[in-house]
Amino acid sequence: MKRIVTIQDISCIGCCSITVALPIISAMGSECGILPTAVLSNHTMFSDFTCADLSDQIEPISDMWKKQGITFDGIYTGYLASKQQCVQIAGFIERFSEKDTLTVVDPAMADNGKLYPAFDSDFPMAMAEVCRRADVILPNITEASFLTGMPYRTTYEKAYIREMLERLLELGCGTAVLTGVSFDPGRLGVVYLDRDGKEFSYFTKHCEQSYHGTGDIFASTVTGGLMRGLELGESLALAADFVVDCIEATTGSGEPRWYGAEFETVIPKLCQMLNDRLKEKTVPGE
Ligand code: PXL
Repeated sequence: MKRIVTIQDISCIGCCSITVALPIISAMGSECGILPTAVLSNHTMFSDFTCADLSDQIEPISDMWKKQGITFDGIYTGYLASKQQCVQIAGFIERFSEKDTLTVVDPAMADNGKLYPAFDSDFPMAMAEVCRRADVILPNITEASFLTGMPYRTTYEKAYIREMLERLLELGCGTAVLTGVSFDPGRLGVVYLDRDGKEFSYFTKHCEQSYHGTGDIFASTVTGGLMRGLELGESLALAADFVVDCIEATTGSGEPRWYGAEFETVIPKLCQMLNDRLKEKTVPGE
């Protein structure tokens, strides 16, 4: 079984970051270690929150893992609590990356044209240093505009997305994925560009409702799929389909869970979809 470590906060309530990554990656069949960056009472889109920064634990935990000979097939980072922590995590990636370690960075720091409340305007530059060390980065258009300095737009042509992807690759990552891209009303999806010039896109239904934490559900599913041997395009498509199912489950539940999407009841379907896709990849007779 593959082992990954996910590096992000524990938001005790809010259905995001580690409370989403752990169940999804485990259900998809990989061991999920955690390196918590902070403990928050709830995520920062609530009207108020407590936050205990765990930066001082990163060094001793990493040293202990080195001492015990722990290695990772994947490193997946999400919400980081401070600029200083971005520097620490960039160092962690360098220290724990081996030849075949896959590093996925979700620069979770902004949405809808704005940085999250805990960050100031020079945070994206620190996050860019984490992106530089990634095989795959998964920004939304807001995050990508902060990372590249390009203006944030809600309506755009294909050329805007292509330029954004090219500028993201200039950060140094292997493949730049843009999430939340829409060229047609009613369709929403992802587009990627890799260093060989390969472009890929996948679109699905644009749900009217949106929920916090769907980016974390998406990134966790992408990582879980990659760890099981799906191609990047297959993992992105699986993750996009799963997020739509989670949003529909949340909207359909009639419960006031505004702060996060209901992924729990959809996990059995995710496992089914993953197994179907893995089976399709197995050549009969092999
Ligand atoms: O889902 C992203 C996220 C993760 N962690 C914390 C957040 C957010 C988004 O607001 O506040 C603490």
